[in-house]
Amino acid sequence: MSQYRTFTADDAVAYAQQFGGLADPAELVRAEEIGDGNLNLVFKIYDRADRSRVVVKQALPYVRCVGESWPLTLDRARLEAQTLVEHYRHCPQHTVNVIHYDAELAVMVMEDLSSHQIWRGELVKNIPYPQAASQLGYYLAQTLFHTSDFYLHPHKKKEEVARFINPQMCEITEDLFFNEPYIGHEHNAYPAQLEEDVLALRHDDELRIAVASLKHRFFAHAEALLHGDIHSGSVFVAENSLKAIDAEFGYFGPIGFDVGTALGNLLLNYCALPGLLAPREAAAGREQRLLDVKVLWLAFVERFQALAVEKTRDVALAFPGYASAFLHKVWQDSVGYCGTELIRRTVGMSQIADMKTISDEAMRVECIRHAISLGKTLILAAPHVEDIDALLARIRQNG
Ligand code: SR1
Ligand code: MG
Repeated sequence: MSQYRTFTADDAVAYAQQFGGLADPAELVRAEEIGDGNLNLVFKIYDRADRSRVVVKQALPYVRCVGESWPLTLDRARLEAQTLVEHYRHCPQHTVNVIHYDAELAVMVMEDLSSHQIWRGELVKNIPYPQAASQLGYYLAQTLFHTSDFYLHPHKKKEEVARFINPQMCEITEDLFFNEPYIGHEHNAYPAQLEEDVLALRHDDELRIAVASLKHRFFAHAEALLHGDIHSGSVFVAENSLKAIDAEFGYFGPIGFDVGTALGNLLLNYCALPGLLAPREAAAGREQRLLDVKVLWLAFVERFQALAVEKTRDVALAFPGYASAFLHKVWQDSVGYCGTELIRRTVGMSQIADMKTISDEAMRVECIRHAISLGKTLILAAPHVEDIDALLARIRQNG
C-alpha cells in the first residue's frame, strides 16, 4: 500500500525537520510553497530567524499546470533524485545537493539556493553572469562523459541504462519536441498571426524528415545520463556560481540533446532581446548571447576532450582521434536539437518568460517568428554546420 499523500506546508516543515540534515531542526518553523514550474510542489523551509534553510520538493501524481486530467508517474521523483545524485558525484560544484529522498512519498530535500537566481529571469533582465556559460559547458562535459561508454564499464553502463528507464517523462519530450509543433495539436500555443509560419513547418518534408531523425536518435541512442531538461529555468546562477536543478527528465539519451537544449535557450533569449530592451542594449545583449553560445560549446568540448584523453577506459574508444570524431557527431546533434528547442518553446505547449515578458504584441510576434525561422534553419543545417564559428555566421545571416 503506497504511503503517498500530497504535502501541506506543515507536512513539509515536519519532513524537513526529520530529514533536512540540520544540526538545529527544531528551529524550522514555516514553509512557503514557491513552485512555479509545470509539474511539482516546491516548499522553501524557513527557521525562526526567517532564513530559508532547505527546500522540500514533491512530485504530484499529475501535471500541475494542466491538472488531474493529465496523470503523471510519481516515479519521476526517484529518477530526478537519482539523476541529481549521479551528476553531483561527477560535478558537485554545479549540481544541487540532494540531502534526502523518499520514493514512496515522491519527495526530496535539497540544499537551499536562495543566494542564487533562476538564470532565465536574469537573462530576461539581461543581467550578466560572466562565468555561467563556461560553467554550464563544464557541467555538461563532467556529467555526460562520466556516465558514457567512454568511462563506465560496459556491464555498469547497461545496469545504469536500466536504472534510469524513464518512459513517461521521455514520452512528454517525444511529443512536445518532435510531434506537436509539426502537426495541428491542441497543446500548441503560438500567436494567430504566425499561422502561416507554423503551417509551413508542417508542410516542409525535408524538415519533417530531419525532425524524425532527431526523434529517432532521442529514442535509440543511450549515450549518457542526460539531465533531460537543461533549459535556463533549470539553472540557478549567482556571482561565480551555477547549479543545475530539476532533473526529472533524466534518462540515457543522446548527449547532443542536453547540449542543444542549453544552447537553444540562449538563442531563444537572443531572439527575444529586441522585444525586451531598447535597441542599443538589445544589440549588445545579443552579441553577449552569441558569445555565451560559443563559450558554452567550447567549454563543453574542451573538457570532454580532456576527460577522454585522461580517463577513457574502453580500449577501442581510447584510440586517438575517436573522441574527436564522436564529438563532431555530438556537435551536429546539438545544432539539430537546439533547433527543435527553439520551435517547441514558441509553437508548442511550453512557452517561456523570454517571449511572454515582451509587452508590445507586434514585437513579441516578430521575436517569436524569428525564433521559429532560426529553429528551422538550424534543424536543416545541422549536418552541414562545420563548427561553432560557422554556426554563429548562420545565426547572424538569419537576422
Ligand atoms: C507537461 S511538462 C512541459 C514542460 O515542462 C518541463 O519543464 C519540461 O520542459 C516539459 O517539456
Ligand atoms: Mg523542470
